[in-house]
Amino acid sequence: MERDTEVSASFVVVANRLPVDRVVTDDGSVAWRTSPGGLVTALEPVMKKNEGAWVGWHGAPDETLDPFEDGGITIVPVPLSTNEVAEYYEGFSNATLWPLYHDVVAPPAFHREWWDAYVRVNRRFAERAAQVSDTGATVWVQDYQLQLVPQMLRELRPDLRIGFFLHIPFPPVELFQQLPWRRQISEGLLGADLIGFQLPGAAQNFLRLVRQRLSVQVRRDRVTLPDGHVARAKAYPISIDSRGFHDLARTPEVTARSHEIRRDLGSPKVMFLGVDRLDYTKGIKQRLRAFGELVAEGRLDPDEVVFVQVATPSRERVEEYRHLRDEIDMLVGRINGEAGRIGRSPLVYLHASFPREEMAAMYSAADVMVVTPLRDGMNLVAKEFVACRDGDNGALVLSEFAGAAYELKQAYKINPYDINDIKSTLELAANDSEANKARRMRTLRKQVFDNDISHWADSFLSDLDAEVSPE
Ligand code: ADQ
Repeated sequence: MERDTEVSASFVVVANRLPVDRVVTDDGSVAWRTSPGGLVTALEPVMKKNEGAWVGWHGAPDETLDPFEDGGITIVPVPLSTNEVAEYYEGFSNATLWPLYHDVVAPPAFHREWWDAYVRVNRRFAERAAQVSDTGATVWVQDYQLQLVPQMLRELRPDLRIGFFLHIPFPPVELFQQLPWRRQISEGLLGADLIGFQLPGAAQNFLRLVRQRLSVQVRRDRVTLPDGHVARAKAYPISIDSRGFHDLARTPEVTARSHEIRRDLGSPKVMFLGVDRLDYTKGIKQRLRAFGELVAEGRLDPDEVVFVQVATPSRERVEEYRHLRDEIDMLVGRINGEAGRIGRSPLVYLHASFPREEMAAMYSAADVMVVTPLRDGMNLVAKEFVACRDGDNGALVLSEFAGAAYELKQAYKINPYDINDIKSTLELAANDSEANKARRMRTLRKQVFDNDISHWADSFLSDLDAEVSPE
């Protein structure tokens, strides 16, 4: 493998997207702005200490860019053609793997051309990572778009230490085996030295799969391949920059904005809040339907309560997502229409993306955060809400099917498939005594502050770094 003569990093992150967005400044010139995601925040210190590089797509098709420096990190853009965006990203990643890994809540589409594009793009990412990695470097591959990269990279560069983290659930064998390319994906992942999952259950699903379907030896969390390579599979529940969110929510500007939001909503007694990417896995329809019924039945008084649902536009070129958007538009119209009154509507729906400050203001303003996914790897929104609380107030309603439910045991849990359960839990969370809410919130806050994103990155990287002891 020909090494890059310009870039040689000892810590390399490989992800579908780069941590920077292109912006056009006031004078018309083009600049890059670091996107404020948790992963970047968590990895920044490691990146800076280790001459880190980040390999990923920059977001615009049919464009090849040279590597560049941004805030102490070497950015290595990987090009994608328009056709590859359609087949590798929107197709195989988001219309095959995404629904398959989320309990098949929408039917996955299997197309051989999409798979071919997935293999081609994964190889490109692996080759680029191999070119920019120093001898013995640590490479951390992220997420379902790049599951073949670990094996491809190990073949190119056996000297590297390779980690992989899956941000979404890993399905039970019974579902995974629908995938025509199940063997290639499992072998792709096993190229890593350490495969991280959000939950122990996901790691167990993966271990059970490889034990049943591949000729490998599995003992506890270790998989030994015929060539002697050992891959470990373990859970590392991801988190957020808890302190960063907390401090942001306490700034005078955000506090003032949070009060303003409540005033603009007509100073309701109870403000419910939902915040999601507009995705069919998030259970948005289920929660709105539950709220609508509570209002229609007079169990919640629209003079006293308001539900703010924020939905970030997402994957709008994938059919399933366009369809969902129409359905939600209709549902919102119906619920507000049925409330049939002049003045404030019970449901406020915002189809937009907001800066972190505005998100923190909304989390602070809300009384009841409603998180109801049908299946979710973790769900950072639940943790962000908890981190933004000013003391032990507020209530978190949380689906049992979100990874976050594994740690946030004191939330008001619901089964998102059971509308009556959502209804009675929304009522309870809105009307429960302050003492009960405080007791729950105290435990939740401790959990979120003790286990932040640095804790997540440090535990994964120190396990990856540790020598595998012989059995
Ligand atoms: P997502 O499916 O995107 O992530 P989530 O974990 O909730 O889900 O993260 C969403 C992020 O987007 C949050 O940080 C939130 O603040 C932000 N966001 C949502 N709506 C927004 C809006 N309108 N404006 C601005 N920001 C908004 C995937 C997996 C999850 C897993 C994460 C991390 O599906 O299960 O928790 O990766 O591993």
